[in-house]
Amino acid sequence: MRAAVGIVISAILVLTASTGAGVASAAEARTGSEAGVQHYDSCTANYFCGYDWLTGGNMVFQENACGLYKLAGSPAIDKIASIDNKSTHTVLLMDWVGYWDVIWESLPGNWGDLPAAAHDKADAIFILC
Ligand SMILES: [Ca+2]
Repeated sequence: MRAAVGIVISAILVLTASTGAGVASAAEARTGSEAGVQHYDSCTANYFCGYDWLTGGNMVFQENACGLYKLAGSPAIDKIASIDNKSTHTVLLMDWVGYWDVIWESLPGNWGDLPAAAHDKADAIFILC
């Protein structure tokens, strides 16, 4: 079973190489002024955070442990619109389309709104270690 998982991970990494490492739009301020809306600063140091609003509003995912997090049954599924990667790990956002399609590769320190191709689509988050 472990070998099969390793093969899947290798396939994902190959796919990822062609998508390139992007940086989400980084021109936004980390702190906003709208009452009741979290803006990036809500993400704990060394964690990867996902938000269902743009500009880091309304956190729906926060983890720092390595592994694959399937979002089925979570409020985060098909809702992640912006991210903040304060972890020391590369994090993949993946959309299930009959296979795991890597829609965003987030390097440590990457944060901001996701591009349209990755907006509101992630069904799983894979924290690589
Ligand atoms: Ca999806």
